[in-house]
Amino acid sequence: MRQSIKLDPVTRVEGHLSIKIEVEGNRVVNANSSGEMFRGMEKILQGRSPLDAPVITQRICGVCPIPHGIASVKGLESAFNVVPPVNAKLLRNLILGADFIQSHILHFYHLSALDFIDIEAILKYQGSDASLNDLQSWVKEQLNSNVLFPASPFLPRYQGSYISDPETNIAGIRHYLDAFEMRKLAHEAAAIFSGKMPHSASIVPGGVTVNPTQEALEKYSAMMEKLVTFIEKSYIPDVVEIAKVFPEYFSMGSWNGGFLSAGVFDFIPSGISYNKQVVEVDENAFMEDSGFSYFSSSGAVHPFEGQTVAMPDKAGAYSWVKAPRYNGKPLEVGPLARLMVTYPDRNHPLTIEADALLKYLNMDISRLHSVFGRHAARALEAKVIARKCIEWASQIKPGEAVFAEFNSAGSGKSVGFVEAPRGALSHWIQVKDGKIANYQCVVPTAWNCSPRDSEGLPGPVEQALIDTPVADSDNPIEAARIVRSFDPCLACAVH
Ligand code: NFE
Ligand code: MG
Repeated sequence: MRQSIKLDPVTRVEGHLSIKIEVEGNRVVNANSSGEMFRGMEKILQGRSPLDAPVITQRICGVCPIPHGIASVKGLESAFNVVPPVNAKLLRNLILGADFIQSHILHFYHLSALDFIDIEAILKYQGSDASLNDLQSWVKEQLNSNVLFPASPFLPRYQGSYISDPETNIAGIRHYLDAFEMRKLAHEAAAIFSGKMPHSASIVPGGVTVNPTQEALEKYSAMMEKLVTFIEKSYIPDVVEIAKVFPEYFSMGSWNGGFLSAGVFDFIPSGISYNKQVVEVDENAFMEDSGFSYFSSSGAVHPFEGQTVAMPDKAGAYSWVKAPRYNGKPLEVGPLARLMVTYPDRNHPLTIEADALLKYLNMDISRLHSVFGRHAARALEAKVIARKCIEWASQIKPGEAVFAEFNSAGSGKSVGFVEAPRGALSHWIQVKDGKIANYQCVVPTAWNCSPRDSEGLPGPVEQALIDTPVADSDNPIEAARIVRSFDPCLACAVH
């Protein structure tokens, strides 16, 4: 008998994601991923000055505003024919790097870890850690109250197998609390050069508006050192320890498709990886398809031709997310995709980290096409980027140029590519007589959580869910773990 199960809303992800799976004989046989709201940011941009775009597009998201700002300024810089000075590129790296790190820590601890760590272990805690005792008192108080969802966001949760070792659970919960401080630290580090966080005031076409001092750079690096310590001593070991308890998640959540990286920091390359072969990215091969999305257009169109005309009653549609395709194919984006595209470079720090982990776990790279492969790629990348940020800070020359002048009049078409924490991001801009004529954002979560396209091809999350065993249809925790491993952000996806 075929049974339909809804995970709606998917909790502990950004925004409004609904997942529907059909299960037959304890296996997923069909999956639909739906973005549940329309925001219209692309409509808001039409008719405005192009210089407004980096300010407005950053408001697409509070988790990854910096990549939106950078994609936007890169698109405009290409239209205005201006190259930012080296200092400006490095300062953007410092801001974007700190944004990646806070986002990765957020995703693992605050969004995903409690799929595995048993939060109820806090009830039996008998140690003297003040924060853990505070948390215990709060949970107990909640459980004895008559509020609608006591101890939310920890409970209710799906029943299933969680970690049983008390020490692993308590260490994980302690790090869950520490992770708030670490995210704050990463935001503060970024804000030294961005003016404020989450939405930067300093990233503009032509460069940045901040003149770094030696003192500011040293302050940033000292903060980044603390983040490196947390990533090395807590984040990576926690991912590895949890993964060892659930080795089946090194097989689950895979799908048979390619990976895209748009490249970032002049450090992580762009490329498309199919079966371990990496090829160059061709911007003409990008398409967005609205066959099953609530938009008026039907087939696949290049983003320069893209329209954003809402059609909430469209027959057959089931998502407010469009379906990005590359040469007609869905691609996975994110930290695992970046690793796959980088991996042929045997001396790249990401490759070295991945090989060390694979050796320790006695595994082949193909096992990383999985739930824990995504978590591990994210954690290793956080470490590599944090270390690079310290290096980039040391290369910045206080007193040298941070901005290059340009002329913003005229007409033209251009695209800005960057990697966001969740994957490849592109902003496709058309300017006519000094005003935005069309602006299309093709975002990471649209790639990963895309609905079917006109050809009927499911998106990566949909494909990753198909064939997954679900032991208990009232508690589809396996599906939730797979979906969260992609780190969906629906605020971005529905922009
Ligand atoms: Ni709202 Fe985002 C990232 C972008 S995901 S978090 O990372 O771009 O679509
Ligand atoms: Mg778009």
